[in-house]
Amino acid sequence: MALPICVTIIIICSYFLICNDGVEAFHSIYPGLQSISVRSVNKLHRTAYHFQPRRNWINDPNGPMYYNGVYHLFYQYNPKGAVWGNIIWGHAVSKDLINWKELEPALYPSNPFDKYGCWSGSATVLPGKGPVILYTGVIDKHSNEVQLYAIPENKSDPFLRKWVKPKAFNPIIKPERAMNASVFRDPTTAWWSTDGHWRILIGGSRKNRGMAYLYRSKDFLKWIRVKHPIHSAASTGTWECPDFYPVSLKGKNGLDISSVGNSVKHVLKNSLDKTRYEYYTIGTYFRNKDKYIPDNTSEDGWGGLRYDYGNFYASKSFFDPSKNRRVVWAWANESDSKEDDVKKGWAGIQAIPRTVWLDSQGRQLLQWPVEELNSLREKEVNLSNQKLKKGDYVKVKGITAAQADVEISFSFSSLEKAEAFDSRWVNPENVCAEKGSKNEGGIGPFGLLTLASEKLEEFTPVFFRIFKASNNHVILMCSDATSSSLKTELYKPSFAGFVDVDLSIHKKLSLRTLIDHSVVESFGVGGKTNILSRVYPTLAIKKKAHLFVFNNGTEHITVENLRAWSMKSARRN
Ligand code: DQQ
Repeated sequence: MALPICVTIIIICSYFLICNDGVEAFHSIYPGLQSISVRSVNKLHRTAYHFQPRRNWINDPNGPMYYNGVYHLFYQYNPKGAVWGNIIWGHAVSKDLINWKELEPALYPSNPFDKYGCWSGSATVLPGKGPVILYTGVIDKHSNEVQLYAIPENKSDPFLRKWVKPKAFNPIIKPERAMNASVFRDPTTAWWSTDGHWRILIGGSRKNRGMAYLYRSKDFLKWIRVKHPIHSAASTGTWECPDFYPVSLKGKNGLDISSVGNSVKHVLKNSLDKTRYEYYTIGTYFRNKDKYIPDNTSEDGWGGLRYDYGNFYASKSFFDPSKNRRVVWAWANESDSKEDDVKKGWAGIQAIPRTVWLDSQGRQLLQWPVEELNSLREKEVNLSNQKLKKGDYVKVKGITAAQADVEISFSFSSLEKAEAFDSRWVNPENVCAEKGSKNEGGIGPFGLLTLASEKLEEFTPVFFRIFKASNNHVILMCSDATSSSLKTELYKPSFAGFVDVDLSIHKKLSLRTLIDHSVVESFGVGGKTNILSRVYPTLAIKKKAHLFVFNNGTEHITVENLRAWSMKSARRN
Protein backbone atom coordinates (compact mmCIF):
# COMPACT_ATOMS: atom_id res chain seq x y z
CA MET A 1 0.00 0.00 0.00
CA ALA A 2 1.39 3.43 -0.93
CA LEU A 3 2.16 5.68 2.02
CA PRO A 4 0.54 9.13 2.13
CA ILE A 5 2.98 11.78 0.88
CA CYS A 6 3.38 13.57 4.24
CA VAL A 7 4.22 10.26 5.99
CA THR A 8 6.81 9.55 3.30
CA ILE A 9 8.31 13.00 3.79
CA ILE A 10 8.47 12.50 7.56
CA ILE A 11 10.19 9.13 7.10
CA ILE A 12 12.71 10.55 4.64
CA CYS A 13 13.38 13.55 6.85
CA SER A 14 13.75 11.40 9.98
CA TYR A 15 16.15 9.16 8.07
CA PHE A 16 18.36 12.12 7.26
CA LEU A 17 18.07 13.51 10.76
CA ILE A 18 19.20 10.27 12.33
CA CYS A 19 21.56 8.87 9.71
CA ASN A 20 23.09 12.06 8.40
CA ASP A 21 24.68 13.10 11.69
CA GLY A 22 21.61 15.22 12.33
CA VAL A 23 22.92 17.64 9.77
CA GLU A 24 20.39 19.16 7.44
CA ALA A 25 22.09 20.79 4.49
CA PHE A 26 20.28 23.31 2.35
CA HIS A 27 16.78 24.50 3.14
CA SER A 28 14.83 21.30 3.53
CA ILE A 29 11.19 21.88 2.68
CA TYR A 30 8.38 20.01 4.37
CA PRO A 31 5.33 20.94 2.28
CA GLY A 32 3.04 18.76 4.37
CA LEU A 33 4.27 20.11 7.69
CA GLN A 34 5.26 23.73 7.32
CA SER A 35 1.78 25.18 7.62
CA ILE A 36 0.17 22.94 10.24
CA SER A 37 -1.02 25.54 12.68
CA VAL A 38 -0.06 25.00 16.28
CA ARG A 39 -3.03 24.32 18.54
CA SER A 40 -1.24 23.76 21.82
CA VAL A 41 2.36 24.11 22.89
CA ASN A 42 4.06 21.28 24.79
CA LYS A 43 6.01 22.89 27.62
CA LEU A 44 8.04 19.88 28.75
CA HIS A 45 11.34 20.78 27.10
CA ARG A 46 10.79 24.48 26.60
CA THR A 47 13.53 26.72 27.88
CA ALA A 48 13.20 29.05 30.85
CA TYR A 49 15.94 31.54 30.06
CA HIS A 50 17.15 30.85 26.51
CA PHE A 51 15.20 32.97 24.05
CA GLN A 52 12.40 31.33 22.11
CA PRO A 53 9.09 32.72 20.88
CA ARG A 54 5.77 31.52 22.27
CA ARG A 55 5.23 28.98 19.53
CA ASN A 56 6.33 27.83 16.06
CA TRP A 57 9.66 27.52 14.32
CA ILE A 58 12.62 29.90 14.60
CA ASN A 59 16.09 29.81 13.11
CA ASP A 60 18.80 32.43 12.51
CA PRO A 61 19.19 35.54 14.67
CA ASN A 62 18.89 38.58 12.39
CA GLY A 63 19.84 42.24 12.68
CA PRO A 64 20.79 42.34 16.37
CA MET A 65 21.41 45.92 17.46
CA TYR A 66 21.31 48.39 20.32
CA TYR A 67 19.37 51.56 19.51
CA ASN A 68 18.21 54.32 21.84
CA GLY A 69 18.59 52.20 24.97
CA VAL A 70 16.86 49.11 23.57
CA TYR A 71 18.29 45.82 22.30
CA HIS A 72 16.57 44.43 19.23
CA LEU A 73 16.63 40.79 18.21
CA PHE A 74 15.02 39.80 14.94
CA TYR A 75 14.87 36.17 13.92
CA GLN A 76 13.86 33.89 11.09
CA TYR A 77 10.36 32.75 11.96
CA ASN A 78 7.62 30.55 10.54
CA PRO A 79 4.35 32.10 11.73
CA LYS A 80 2.37 29.14 10.44
CA GLY A 81 4.04 26.09 11.89
CA ALA A 82 6.83 24.34 13.78
CA VAL A 83 9.12 23.41 10.87
CA TRP A 84 11.12 25.65 8.54
CA GLY A 85 9.07 27.49 5.86
CA ASN A 86 6.98 30.66 5.24
CA ILE A 87 9.97 32.63 6.54
CA ILE A 88 9.49 36.14 7.93
CA TRP A 89 11.37 38.28 10.49
CA GLY A 90 10.10 37.91 14.04
CA HIS A 91 11.03 40.75 16.40
CA ALA A 92 11.67 41.02 20.14
CA VAL A 93 13.09 43.82 22.29
CA SER A 94 14.89 43.90 25.61
CA LYS A 95 16.61 46.25 28.04
CA ASP A 96 19.09 43.64 29.23
CA LEU A 97 19.48 40.89 26.57
CA ILE A 98 17.81 38.38 28.94
CA ASN A 99 14.19 39.45 29.50
CA TRP A 100 12.34 39.94 26.20
CA LYS A 101 9.15 41.39 24.84
CA GLU A 102 7.87 39.80 21.65
CA LEU A 103 6.46 42.22 19.11
CA GLU A 104 4.62 41.90 15.83
CA PRO A 105 6.75 40.58 12.93
CA ALA A 106 9.07 43.23 11.47
CA LEU A 107 9.37 41.98 7.90
CA TYR A 108 7.09 39.73 5.92
CA PRO A 109 6.57 39.14 2.19
CA SER A 110 4.96 42.26 0.79
CA ASN A 111 6.43 42.77 -2.67
CA PRO A 112 7.56 40.65 -5.63
CA PHE A 113 11.13 40.69 -4.36
CA ASP A 114 10.47 38.87 -1.11
CA LYS A 115 7.33 36.99 -2.08
CA TYR A 116 8.95 33.65 -1.23
CA GLY A 117 10.58 34.67 2.01
CA CYS A 118 12.41 37.34 3.99
CA TRP A 119 15.68 35.60 4.71
CA SER A 120 18.59 36.54 6.93
CA GLY A 121 20.30 39.89 7.19
CA SER A 122 21.73 42.54 9.46
CA ALA A 123 21.16 46.01 10.86
CA THR A 124 23.44 49.03 10.58
CA VAL A 125 22.88 52.20 12.60
CA LEU A 126 23.77 55.08 10.26
CA PRO A 127 25.15 58.04 12.23
CA GLY A 128 22.52 60.76 12.46
CA LYS A 129 20.07 58.77 10.34
CA GLY A 130 19.10 55.71 12.36
CA PRO A 131 18.92 52.01 11.65
CA VAL A 132 18.70 50.33 8.27
CA ILE A 133 18.05 46.62 7.78
CA LEU A 134 19.60 44.79 4.85
CA TYR A 135 18.09 41.37 4.17
CA THR A 136 17.70 38.72 1.51
CA GLY A 137 14.45 38.49 -0.42
CA VAL A 138 13.54 35.27 -2.21
CA ILE A 139 11.84 36.02 -5.51
CA ASP A 140 10.71 32.62 -6.74
CA LYS A 141 10.27 28.94 -5.98
CA HIS A 142 13.84 28.23 -7.05
CA SER A 143 15.22 30.33 -4.19
CA ASN A 144 16.63 33.03 -6.46
CA GLU A 145 17.74 35.78 -4.14
CA VAL A 146 18.18 39.57 -4.11
CA GLN A 147 19.08 42.01 -1.33
CA LEU A 148 16.61 44.55 0.01
CA TYR A 149 16.59 47.30 2.58
CA ALA A 150 14.04 48.39 5.15
CA ILE A 151 13.83 51.37 7.50
CA PRO A 152 11.70 52.11 10.57
CA GLU A 153 8.36 53.69 9.75
CA ASN A 154 8.64 55.87 12.83
CA LYS A 155 12.07 56.39 14.39
CA SER A 156 10.55 57.86 17.52
CA ASP A 157 8.72 54.61 18.35
CA PRO A 158 11.04 53.32 21.11
CA PHE A 159 10.53 49.72 19.92
CA LEU A 160 10.71 50.39 16.15
CA ARG A 161 7.72 48.15 15.64
CA LYS A 162 6.98 48.86 11.98
CA TRP A 163 9.42 48.66 9.10
CA VAL A 164 8.96 49.87 5.53
CA LYS A 165 10.67 48.79 2.34
CA PRO A 166 10.99 51.93 0.20
CA LYS A 167 10.11 51.33 -3.45
CA ALA A 168 12.97 53.46 -4.69
CA PHE A 169 16.17 51.46 -5.10
CA ASN A 170 14.70 48.17 -3.82
CA PRO A 171 16.01 45.61 -4.44
CA ILE A 172 19.29 47.35 -3.80
CA ILE A 173 21.46 44.47 -5.00
CA LYS A 174 20.70 41.88 -7.64
CA PRO A 175 22.98 39.01 -8.53
CA GLU A 176 24.84 39.30 -11.81
CA ARG A 177 24.37 36.85 -14.65
CA ALA A 178 27.46 34.83 -13.97
CA MET A 179 26.54 34.36 -10.32
CA ASN A 180 24.51 31.54 -8.86
CA ALA A 181 21.47 33.52 -7.68
CA SER A 182 20.19 30.76 -5.44
CA VAL A 183 23.24 31.05 -3.19
CA PHE A 184 23.58 34.78 -2.79
CA ARG A 185 22.42 35.85 0.62
CA ASP A 186 22.70 37.13 4.18
CA PRO A 187 24.18 40.67 3.97
CA THR A 188 26.36 41.73 6.91
CA THR A 189 26.28 44.89 8.98
CA ALA A 190 27.98 47.65 6.95
CA TRP A 191 31.23 49.32 7.94
CA TRP A 192 32.46 52.72 6.85
CA SER A 193 35.93 53.55 5.53
CA THR A 194 37.72 56.86 5.16
CA ASP A 195 37.43 56.60 1.37
CA GLY A 196 33.80 57.61 1.94
CA HIS A 197 32.29 54.18 1.19
CA TRP A 198 30.14 51.79 3.16
CA ARG A 199 30.97 48.15 2.65
CA ILE A 200 29.08 44.90 3.22
CA LEU A 201 29.62 41.20 2.59
CA ILE A 202 27.14 38.77 1.05
CA GLY A 203 27.58 35.00 1.34
CA GLY A 204 27.68 32.65 -1.61
CA SER A 205 29.64 30.11 -3.58
CA ARG A 206 30.97 29.42 -7.06
CA LYS A 207 31.00 25.74 -7.84
CA ASN A 208 32.15 24.37 -4.50
CA ARG A 209 34.23 27.39 -3.45
CA GLY A 210 32.66 29.29 -0.55
CA MET A 211 32.99 33.05 -0.73
CA ALA A 212 32.01 36.39 0.75
CA TYR A 213 31.22 38.91 -1.98
CA LEU A 214 32.18 42.48 -1.15
CA TYR A 215 30.01 45.46 -2.12
CA ARG A 216 30.55 49.18 -1.57
CA SER A 217 28.32 52.22 -1.62
CA LYS A 218 28.59 55.94 -1.00
CA ASP A 219 24.95 56.53 -0.14
CA PHE A 220 23.79 53.12 1.12
CA LEU A 221 21.46 52.87 -1.86
CA LYS A 222 23.61 52.26 -4.93
CA TRP A 223 25.89 49.32 -4.32
CA ILE A 224 28.77 48.20 -6.54
CA ARG A 225 30.42 44.81 -6.33
CA VAL A 226 34.15 44.86 -5.74
CA LYS A 227 35.77 42.72 -8.42
CA HIS A 228 36.99 39.94 -6.15
CA PRO A 229 35.38 38.53 -3.01
CA ILE A 230 36.95 39.74 0.22
CA HIS A 231 37.89 36.12 0.86
CA SER A 232 37.02 32.63 -0.40
CA ALA A 233 38.04 29.05 0.36
CA ALA A 234 38.02 26.02 -1.90
CA SER A 235 35.72 23.05 -1.21
CA THR A 236 33.78 24.69 1.60
CA GLY A 237 30.46 25.00 -0.26
CA THR A 238 28.10 27.91 0.24
CA TRP A 239 28.96 30.43 2.94
CA GLU A 240 25.83 31.51 4.74
CA CYS A 241 25.54 34.33 7.25
CA PRO A 242 29.09 35.68 6.96
CA ASP A 243 30.10 37.92 9.87
CA PHE A 244 33.10 40.25 9.66
CA TYR A 245 34.24 42.48 12.50
CA PRO A 246 37.27 44.04 14.18
CA VAL A 247 38.67 42.77 17.49
CA SER A 248 41.13 44.48 19.77
CA LEU A 249 44.60 43.13 20.49
CA LYS A 250 44.43 44.98 23.80
CA GLY A 251 41.88 43.68 26.26
CA LYS A 252 38.29 42.54 26.27
CA ASN A 253 36.45 45.60 24.97
CA GLY A 254 34.57 45.18 21.74
CA LEU A 255 35.05 47.52 18.80
CA ASP A 256 32.64 49.39 16.61
CA ILE A 257 32.37 47.74 13.19
CA SER A 258 34.27 50.59 11.44
CA SER A 259 37.23 50.70 13.88
CA VAL A 260 40.75 50.88 12.47
CA GLY A 261 44.21 50.98 14.04
CA ASN A 262 47.40 49.10 14.70
CA SER A 263 46.01 47.07 17.54
CA VAL A 264 43.05 45.81 15.54
CA LYS A 265 42.67 42.38 13.96
CA HIS A 266 39.64 41.11 12.04
CA VAL A 267 37.45 38.02 12.36
CA LEU A 268 35.65 36.40 9.45
CA LYS A 269 33.04 33.79 10.37
CA ASN A 270 31.18 31.65 7.84
CA SER A 271 28.33 29.25 8.36
CA LEU A 272 28.82 26.24 6.09
CA ASP A 273 25.56 25.12 4.55
CA LYS A 274 26.97 21.71 3.65
CA THR A 275 27.58 20.55 7.18
CA ARG A 276 25.74 23.18 9.21
CA TYR A 277 28.94 23.93 11.10
CA GLU A 278 30.57 27.32 11.32
CA TYR A 279 34.20 28.29 11.47
CA TYR A 280 36.10 31.51 11.88
CA THR A 281 39.55 32.84 11.12
CA ILE A 282 41.46 35.71 12.67
CA GLY A 283 43.44 37.80 10.22
CA THR A 284 44.27 41.13 8.66
CA TYR A 285 41.93 43.30 6.66
CA PHE A 286 43.80 45.24 3.95
CA ARG A 287 41.40 48.13 3.39
CA ASN A 288 43.04 49.64 0.36
CA LYS A 289 43.17 46.25 -1.38
CA ASP A 290 39.69 45.15 -0.27
CA LYS A 291 41.19 41.88 0.92
CA TYR A 292 41.13 39.88 4.11
CA ILE A 293 43.91 37.38 4.75
CA PRO A 294 43.71 34.93 7.65
CA ASP A 295 46.79 34.61 9.88
CA ASN A 296 48.84 31.48 9.38
CA THR A 297 47.85 30.39 12.89
CA SER A 298 44.18 30.34 11.80
CA GLU A 299 43.13 27.34 9.73
CA ASP A 300 40.78 28.19 6.86
CA GLY A 301 38.11 25.59 6.07
CA TRP A 302 36.60 22.52 7.69
CA GLY A 303 39.30 22.19 10.33
CA GLY A 304 39.00 25.84 11.40
CA LEU A 305 38.18 27.21 14.85
CA ARG A 306 34.58 27.27 15.94
CA TYR A 307 32.67 29.50 18.31
CA ASP A 308 31.00 26.33 19.48
CA TYR A 309 31.54 22.64 18.80
CA GLY A 310 27.90 21.73 19.32
CA ASN A 311 24.57 22.88 18.01
CA PHE A 312 25.23 26.54 17.10
CA TYR A 313 24.62 27.96 13.66
CA ALA A 314 23.98 31.11 11.59
CA SER A 315 25.57 33.24 14.31
CA LYS A 316 25.66 37.01 14.08
CA SER A 317 27.41 39.56 16.26
CA PHE A 318 26.85 43.24 17.01
CA PHE A 319 28.73 45.97 18.85
CA ASP A 320 27.00 47.14 22.01
CA PRO A 321 28.15 50.75 22.56
CA SER A 322 26.43 50.92 25.96
CA LYS A 323 28.85 48.39 27.40
CA ASN A 324 31.69 48.53 24.89
CA ARG A 325 31.39 44.88 24.04
CA ARG A 326 30.79 42.68 21.04
CA VAL A 327 27.96 40.21 21.53
CA VAL A 328 27.32 37.11 19.43
CA TRP A 329 23.97 35.37 18.99
CA ALA A 330 23.28 32.00 17.33
CA TRP A 331 20.51 29.59 16.55
CA ALA A 332 20.46 26.17 18.24
CA ASN A 333 18.26 23.79 16.29
CA GLU A 334 16.30 20.91 17.78
CA SER A 335 17.79 17.42 17.80
CA ASP A 336 14.51 15.57 17.69
CA SER A 337 12.44 14.70 14.62
CA LYS A 338 10.28 17.09 12.59
CA GLU A 339 7.31 14.98 13.64
CA ASP A 340 8.11 15.71 17.27
CA ASP A 341 8.58 19.40 16.53
CA VAL A 342 5.09 19.50 15.05
CA LYS A 343 3.75 17.72 18.13
CA LYS A 344 5.58 20.13 20.46
CA GLY A 345 4.30 23.13 18.51
CA TRP A 346 7.70 24.81 18.58
CA ALA A 347 11.26 24.35 17.36
CA GLY A 348 14.54 26.24 17.66
CA ILE A 349 16.01 28.47 20.36
CA GLN A 350 18.69 31.13 20.55
CA ALA A 351 21.90 30.41 22.44
CA ILE A 352 22.58 32.73 25.38
CA PRO A 353 24.10 35.94 23.94
CA ARG A 354 27.85 35.79 24.49
CA THR A 355 30.44 38.52 24.87
CA VAL A 356 33.27 37.74 22.48
CA TRP A 357 36.84 39.02 22.48
CA LEU A 358 40.33 38.03 21.33
CA ASP A 359 42.44 35.90 23.65
CA SER A 360 45.65 37.60 24.82
CA GLN A 361 47.80 35.51 22.46
CA GLY A 362 45.69 36.57 19.48
CA ARG A 363 45.15 32.99 18.31
CA GLN A 364 41.51 32.40 19.18
CA LEU A 365 38.35 34.06 20.44
CA LEU A 366 37.01 33.74 23.95
CA GLN A 367 33.32 33.85 24.80
CA TRP A 368 31.30 34.24 27.97
CA PRO A 369 27.58 34.58 28.66
CA VAL A 370 26.64 38.27 28.90
CA GLU A 371 26.95 39.45 32.50
CA GLU A 372 23.22 40.27 32.69
CA LEU A 373 22.49 36.55 32.84
CA ASN A 374 23.74 36.58 36.45
CA SER A 375 20.63 38.53 37.45
CA LEU A 376 18.66 35.27 37.17
CA ARG A 377 20.88 33.46 39.66
CA GLU A 378 19.44 32.56 43.07
CA LYS A 379 20.00 30.11 45.94
CA GLU A 380 23.72 29.57 45.50
CA VAL A 381 25.22 26.27 46.68
CA ASN A 382 28.96 25.62 47.08
CA LEU A 383 31.38 22.77 47.21
CA SER A 384 35.08 23.18 47.80
CA ASN A 385 38.09 20.97 48.07
CA GLN A 386 36.04 17.89 47.23
CA LYS A 387 38.25 14.91 46.33
CA LEU A 388 37.03 12.61 43.59
CA LYS A 389 38.55 9.13 43.35
CA LYS A 390 38.01 6.88 40.37
CA GLY A 391 34.31 6.00 40.13
CA ASP A 392 33.10 8.77 42.48
CA TYR A 393 29.81 10.51 41.70
CA VAL A 394 28.88 13.31 44.14
CA LYS A 395 25.43 14.83 43.98
CA VAL A 396 25.16 18.63 44.11
CA LYS A 397 22.15 19.23 46.32
CA GLY A 398 19.98 22.28 46.83
CA ILE A 399 19.49 23.64 43.31
CA THR A 400 16.87 23.22 40.58
CA ALA A 401 19.12 21.04 38.47
CA ALA A 402 16.96 21.35 35.33
CA GLN A 403 17.35 25.14 35.37
CA ALA A 404 20.77 26.05 36.69
CA ASP A 405 24.08 27.80 36.17
CA VAL A 406 27.20 25.98 37.39
CA GLU A 407 30.79 27.17 37.63
CA ILE A 408 33.42 24.65 38.65
CA SER A 409 37.20 24.35 38.75
CA PHE A 410 39.09 21.07 38.89
CA SER A 411 42.71 20.38 39.78
CA PHE A 412 45.00 17.35 39.83
CA SER A 413 48.52 16.94 41.07
CA SER A 414 50.34 15.34 38.18
CA LEU A 415 50.17 14.63 34.46
CA GLU A 416 51.87 11.25 34.81
CA LYS A 417 48.76 9.18 34.19
CA ALA A 418 47.76 10.87 30.93
CA GLU A 419 47.00 8.26 28.25
CA ALA A 420 48.85 8.32 24.94
CA PHE A 421 47.32 10.47 22.22
CA ASP A 422 47.05 8.91 18.79
CA SER A 423 47.98 11.50 16.14
CA ARG A 424 45.28 10.06 13.85
CA TRP A 425 42.62 11.40 16.21
CA VAL A 426 41.92 14.54 14.26
CA ASN A 427 38.19 14.61 14.91
CA PRO A 428 37.48 15.17 18.63
CA GLU A 429 33.89 13.96 18.23
CA ASN A 430 35.10 10.51 17.27
CA VAL A 431 37.41 10.35 20.30
CA CYS A 432 34.58 11.46 22.56
CA ALA A 433 32.20 8.87 21.08
CA GLU A 434 34.78 6.11 21.40
CA LYS A 435 35.97 6.89 24.94
CA GLY A 436 32.69 8.09 26.47
CA SER A 437 32.27 9.33 30.02
CA LYS A 438 32.19 5.94 31.71
CA ASN A 439 35.28 4.22 30.34
CA GLU A 440 38.17 4.43 32.75
CA GLY A 441 40.96 6.77 31.71
CA GLY A 442 44.18 8.08 33.26
CA ILE A 443 43.37 11.76 33.85
CA GLY A 444 39.63 11.89 33.35
CA PRO A 445 37.00 11.56 32.20
CA PHE A 446 35.97 13.98 34.95
CA GLY A 447 33.37 16.72 34.97
CA LEU A 448 29.67 17.37 35.45
CA LEU A 449 26.79 15.00 34.96
CA THR A 450 23.87 17.22 34.01
CA LEU A 451 20.17 16.43 33.59
CA ALA A 452 20.71 13.08 35.32
CA SER A 453 17.88 10.86 36.55
CA GLU A 454 18.07 9.44 40.09
CA LYS A 455 19.37 6.04 38.98
CA LEU A 456 21.37 7.42 36.06
CA GLU A 457 19.23 5.90 33.34
CA GLU A 458 19.58 9.31 31.67
CA PHE A 459 22.39 11.85 31.90
CA THR A 460 24.32 14.34 29.78
CA PRO A 461 27.96 14.45 30.88
CA VAL A 462 30.19 17.44 30.18
CA PHE A 463 33.76 16.42 30.86
CA PHE A 464 37.49 16.60 30.21
CA ARG A 465 40.01 13.87 29.42
CA ILE A 466 43.74 14.55 29.11
CA PHE A 467 46.13 12.80 26.75
CA LYS A 468 49.90 12.91 26.24
CA ALA A 469 51.07 13.67 22.69
CA SER A 470 54.73 13.69 21.61
CA ASN A 471 55.41 17.31 22.62
CA ASN A 472 52.42 18.42 24.61
CA HIS A 473 49.25 17.44 26.39
CA VAL A 474 45.97 17.33 24.53
CA ILE A 475 42.81 18.24 26.39
CA LEU A 476 39.53 16.89 25.10
CA MET A 477 36.25 18.49 26.17
CA CYS A 478 33.04 16.55 25.49
CA SER A 479 29.32 17.08 25.86
CA ASP A 480 27.95 13.65 25.17
CA ALA A 481 24.24 13.19 24.44
CA THR A 482 24.49 9.40 23.96
CA SER A 483 22.67 8.64 27.25
CA SER A 484 20.70 11.87 27.48
CA SER A 485 17.30 10.32 26.88
CA LEU A 486 15.52 6.99 26.91
CA LYS A 487 13.84 8.13 23.71
CA THR A 488 15.42 6.39 20.76
CA GLU A 489 14.53 8.40 17.64
CA LEU A 490 16.81 11.27 18.54
CA TYR A 491 20.05 12.70 17.27
CA LYS A 492 22.42 12.07 20.20
CA PRO A 493 25.83 13.39 19.16
CA SER A 494 29.05 13.16 21.13
CA PHE A 495 29.98 16.80 20.62
CA ALA A 496 33.60 17.60 21.42
CA GLY A 497 36.48 19.99 20.90
CA PHE A 498 40.12 20.24 21.95
CA VAL A 499 41.07 22.95 24.44
CA ASP A 500 44.23 24.98 23.89
CA VAL A 501 45.72 25.15 27.43
CA ASP A 502 49.29 24.75 28.65
CA LEU A 503 49.02 22.52 31.72
CA SER A 504 52.72 22.65 32.52
CA ILE A 505 52.25 25.46 35.04
CA HIS A 506 48.73 25.14 36.46
CA LYS A 507 47.15 21.71 36.52
CA LYS A 508 43.67 23.15 36.61
CA LEU A 509 40.67 23.21 34.31
CA SER A 510 37.45 25.16 34.69
CA LEU A 511 33.98 24.78 33.27
CA ARG A 512 30.75 26.75 33.26
CA THR A 513 27.53 25.02 32.23
CA LEU A 514 24.09 26.55 31.70
CA ILE A 515 21.35 23.97 32.08
CA ASP A 516 17.90 24.87 30.77
CA HIS A 517 15.56 21.83 30.41
CA SER A 518 16.56 20.85 26.86
CA VAL A 519 19.80 22.84 26.66
CA VAL A 520 23.24 22.12 28.10
CA GLU A 521 25.47 25.03 27.07
CA SER A 522 29.06 24.76 28.29
CA PHE A 523 32.07 27.07 28.34
CA GLY A 524 35.43 25.34 28.84
CA VAL A 525 38.41 27.11 30.42
CA GLY A 526 37.08 30.66 30.40
CA GLY A 527 35.29 30.29 27.06
CA LYS A 528 38.09 28.77 24.97
CA THR A 529 36.09 25.75 23.86
CA ASN A 530 32.32 25.86 24.02
CA ILE A 531 29.64 23.27 23.34
CA LEU A 532 25.88 23.65 23.18
CA SER A 533 23.84 20.42 23.22
CA ARG A 534 20.09 19.93 22.83
CA VAL A 535 18.77 16.97 24.82
CA TYR A 536 15.31 15.62 25.67
CA PRO A 537 15.27 13.65 28.91
CA THR A 538 12.17 11.67 29.78
CA LEU A 539 12.99 10.96 33.45
CA ALA A 540 15.46 13.73 34.33
CA ILE A 541 12.89 16.47 34.05
CA LYS A 542 11.95 19.36 36.33
CA LYS A 543 12.39 18.34 40.01
CA LYS A 544 13.51 14.87 38.97
CA ALA A 545 16.66 16.19 37.32
CA HIS A 546 19.93 15.97 39.26
CA LEU A 547 23.44 17.29 38.97
CA PHE A 548 26.60 15.36 39.88
CA VAL A 549 30.33 15.87 39.73
CA PHE A 550 32.20 12.73 38.72
CA ASN A 551 35.56 11.19 37.97
CA ASN A 552 36.19 7.99 36.05
CA GLY A 553 39.97 8.34 35.72
CA THR A 554 42.61 6.74 37.91
CA GLU A 555 44.22 10.10 38.78
CA HIS A 556 42.46 11.69 41.75
CA ILE A 557 40.72 14.93 40.91
CA THR A 558 39.89 17.77 43.29
CA VAL A 559 36.87 19.98 42.84
CA GLU A 560 38.58 23.14 44.04
CA ASN A 561 35.48 25.20 43.92
CA LEU A 562 31.95 24.74 42.70
CA ARG A 563 29.32 27.48 42.68
CA ALA A 564 25.89 26.52 41.41
CA TRP A 565 22.73 28.55 41.23
CA SER A 566 19.10 27.80 40.60
CA MET A 567 18.04 30.07 37.75
CA LYS A 568 14.89 32.15 37.74
CA SER A 569 12.93 32.12 34.50
CA ALA A 570 13.51 35.07 32.19
CA ARG A 571 10.52 37.32 31.55
CA ARG A 572 9.05 36.96 28.08
CA ASN A 573 6.51 39.71 27.43
N1 DQQ B 1 18.78 30.57 6.95
C1 DQQ B 1 18.15 31.62 6.20
C2 DQQ B 1 19.12 31.97 5.12
C3 DQQ B 1 20.42 31.56 5.71
C4 DQQ B 1 20.09 30.30 6.43
C5 DQQ B 1 16.82 31.14 5.70
C6 DQQ B 1 21.06 29.91 7.48
O1 DQQ B 1 19.09 33.35 4.79
O2 DQQ B 1 21.40 31.38 4.72
O3 DQQ B 1 15.96 30.84 6.77
O4 DQQ B 1 20.49 29.07 8.44
